[in-house]
Amino acid sequence: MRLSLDDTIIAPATVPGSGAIALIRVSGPKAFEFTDAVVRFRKGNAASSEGYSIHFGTVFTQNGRELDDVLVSIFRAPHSYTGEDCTEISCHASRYITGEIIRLFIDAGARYAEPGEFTRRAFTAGKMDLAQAEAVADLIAAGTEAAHRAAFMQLRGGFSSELRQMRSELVELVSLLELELDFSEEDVEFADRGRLNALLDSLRAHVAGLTDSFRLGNAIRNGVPAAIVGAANTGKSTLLNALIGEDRAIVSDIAGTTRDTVEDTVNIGGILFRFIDTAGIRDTSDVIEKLGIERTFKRISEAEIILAVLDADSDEHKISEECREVLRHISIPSQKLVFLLNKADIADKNRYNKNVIAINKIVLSIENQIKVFTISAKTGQGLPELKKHLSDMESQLISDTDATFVTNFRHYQALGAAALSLDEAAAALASGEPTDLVAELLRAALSHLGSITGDITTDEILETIFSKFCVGK
Ligand SMILES: Nc1nc2c(ncn2[C@@H]2O[C@H](COP(=O)(O)OP(=O)(O)OP(=O)(O)O)[C@@H](O)[C@H]2O)c(=O)[nH]1
Ligand SMILES: [Mg+2]
Repeated sequence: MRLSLDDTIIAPATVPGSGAIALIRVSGPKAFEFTDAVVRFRKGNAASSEGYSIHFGTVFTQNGRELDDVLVSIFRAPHSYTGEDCTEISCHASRYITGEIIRLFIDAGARYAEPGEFTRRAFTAGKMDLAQAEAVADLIAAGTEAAHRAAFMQLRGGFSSELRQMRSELVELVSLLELELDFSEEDVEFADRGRLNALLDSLRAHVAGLTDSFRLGNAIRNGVPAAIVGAANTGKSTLLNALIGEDRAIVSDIAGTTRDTVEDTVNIGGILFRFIDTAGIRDTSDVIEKLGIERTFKRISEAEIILAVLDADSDEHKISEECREVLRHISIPSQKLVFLLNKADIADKNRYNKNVIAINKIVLSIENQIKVFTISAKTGQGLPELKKHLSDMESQLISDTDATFVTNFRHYQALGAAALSLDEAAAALASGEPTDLVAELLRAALSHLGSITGDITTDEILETIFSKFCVGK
């Protein structure tokens, strides 16, 4: 779809029908003309107002009835979000009022904006690059401190400037090689191979660092995946409900209650966790439960943290076997494990003590810091300590450093493609391949990196990105 910049667009910037005030955004060459057609200013009009000024006015319906008193903010090109002439109309947040005002603008000649069209215009006007435009959506969606930090850093251009720096290093590399190409007849090597290799190596390390940060970046955005696993009836679903603070999963004293995985996110200490309740592990002939247990193992393999729930009131041999079963399915240290001795409120003291000894024996045999907590998912005992431990384990997600996290899958893919081209270029250079092949590979890397900020892009890519935005953004 071609979106003409000649159109003046309009959309609500707030959710209609909620809150006290609604904001309607107008942008384009006729923003002031249309605003004057719809709003009667107390003094003057939009066309003659200065930028960054605000005006009181009244909107009348087509048949001259007063609709609402409004405030109009004026932004003159290029000093606006979109870089165009813009007005923002604050009215009472009634669905009826906002709907009528928008209708009056459309009757005057404005067009209802497409999703993300305001931000797309900002990108087109060079107000922000593509990575920054995408950060606008992330910033609005950010529900935790960690997500906010990552989005804000990207919006401020931190990620973009890192990319720019890498691109200029790449341009330098390519131009060194191209100089050589120009004189290839004379068989001279202009570029110092040692310097070329060093530059290439530092670029590869930089790209690899960014690619690696996606694991954390993804956790920031979608929640750190923490799988709640264990034998049937140990209290996994009760724990999920306690952690997220609502009755999300069905709890019963019948073993095999949970069949499918149930998950939800919760903010603990500024970090978003995604807790996944799974089907209890046990031998069963029930076909559906079996499928559920297969799913449990899949979720264990994908999780960052595994919360292994054990029944503190059960037999020590059974507990030991359950611990070993969990350990068979995870890879330490890339995955973090926490053992939870649940049902502490009803556990027999003697049995509980034996279980603690049995678990500690297993934990001590592994060269890794595995924590053991005694909890009661039912009464909440031990849960504050568990939560503290969870947020401590992931505290690097909100560290004070200005390190860039790649949070966007599109960026991750582009970085991966760039890394591949750089690896190939390094290999080609090492094996003495022709200079033009090396230069070609470096140019490919350059264009992959350029696609992140939108220096190199297509309408199709823009369409896909901005269509995910809401109208009014
Ligand atoms: N006293 C006590 N009972 C608990 C505790 N946690 C869970 N229960 C009870 O244990 C039973 C099983 O709890 P669930 O949360 O359904 O256990 P589950 O591990 O999800 O079970 P499956 O889904 O069948 O694998 C229920 O009757 C719970 O009320 C606890 O900390 N203390
Ligand atoms: Mg359950």
